[in-house]
Amino acid sequence: MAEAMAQVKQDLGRDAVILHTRRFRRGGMFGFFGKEMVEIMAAIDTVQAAIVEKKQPIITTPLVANIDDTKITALQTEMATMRKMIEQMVCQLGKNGKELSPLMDLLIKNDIDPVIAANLIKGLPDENSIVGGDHGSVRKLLVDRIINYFPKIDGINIMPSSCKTVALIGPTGVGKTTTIAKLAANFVLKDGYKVALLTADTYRIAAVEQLKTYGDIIGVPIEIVYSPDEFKAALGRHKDKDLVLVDTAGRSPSNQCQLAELQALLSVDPDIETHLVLSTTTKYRDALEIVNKFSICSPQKILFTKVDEASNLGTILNLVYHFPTSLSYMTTGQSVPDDIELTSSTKLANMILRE
Ligand SMILES: Nc1nc2c(ncn2[C@@H]2O[C@H](COP(=O)(O)OP(=O)(O)O)[C@@H](O)[C@H]2O)c(=O)[nH]1
Ligand SMILES: [Mg+2]
Repeated sequence: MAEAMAQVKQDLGRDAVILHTRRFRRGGMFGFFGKEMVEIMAAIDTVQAAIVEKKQPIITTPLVANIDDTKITALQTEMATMRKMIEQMVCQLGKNGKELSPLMDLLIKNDIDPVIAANLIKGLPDENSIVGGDHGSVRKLLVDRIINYFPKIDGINIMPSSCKTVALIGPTGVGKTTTIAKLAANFVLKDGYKVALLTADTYRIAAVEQLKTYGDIIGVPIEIVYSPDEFKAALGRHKDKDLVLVDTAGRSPSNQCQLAELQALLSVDPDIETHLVLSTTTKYRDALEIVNKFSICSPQKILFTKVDEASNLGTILNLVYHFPTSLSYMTTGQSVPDDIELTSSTKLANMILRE
């Protein structure tokens, strides 16, 4: 397979798209004793590149299609109550000729949903009314309230004498492969665990090579899996490891077919722990759609990347407010293995209130 992939790369370049792979035997009798052959059908994605260059119309899809009705009704009621409250507040502010409260202003500037912002500052002393008072303590109260909204923080917990399998899923380019490399390096080099890498991202040759390079540097075995059956077999071969990290191909939240394929892959073993990888640079509405659409793969945890790149962290708070899913790690740069840490709600809450 590696030889055939190299040939594809030579003929079509690193951006070739693998359309189909097949193993079969040639020669021999009744399919036995023959030489194993590998067939790869690949193409260069020039049409895709042309489409991307053209401006795409904005497609509006319902954001909450997969969420159950009771949750939608509860959210709608809550939103309606909060909206009424905000309208009253704004109306009151207009009457008094006052500016928006500095804290409300700060939250809105950090892209916190106005409804959530209003809820957060409800009942806090108005900073405008504190004459020579302690503004820092009001801010501290707000930080504590934000921290309270954060759900459970839970990284990868390795179990003694059993093999833990963790898969990272998410859209393309959010940092799944880089994060796998960071996790692998830390678990191997700092903690001395036995780790293996599996990649199901066989869509682009460059993606396989990227993980292979990391695997070679860290000194851990890496296997490429092309189907759910191969994935299951590979998991079986690595039962002696403490941790098996699984990289997957980036999936578009609007492509149901790709998502179903991913779901089928992950369902080969119910013990696989799945982390949904989201970039903090993603807009809140887009992040909502990603969480909603990837919910068919039942991720147990969310892992936020690119905390260093986001101009604000409103998306994180807006999301965890509505979806209190456990948070695992956060990544803070491109450097492998350093730029990763267990999510810290205190750190994030303070960053959310950046001036
Ligand atoms: N600034 C920044 N860049 C990151 C971070 N994590 C990954 N990247 C970069 O994002 C790009 C895409 O990463 P990759 O791991 O290939 O994404 P994947 O498609 O989800 O596997 C690469 O250039 C990475 O170096 C991060 O925490 N901060
Ligand atoms: Mg990748």
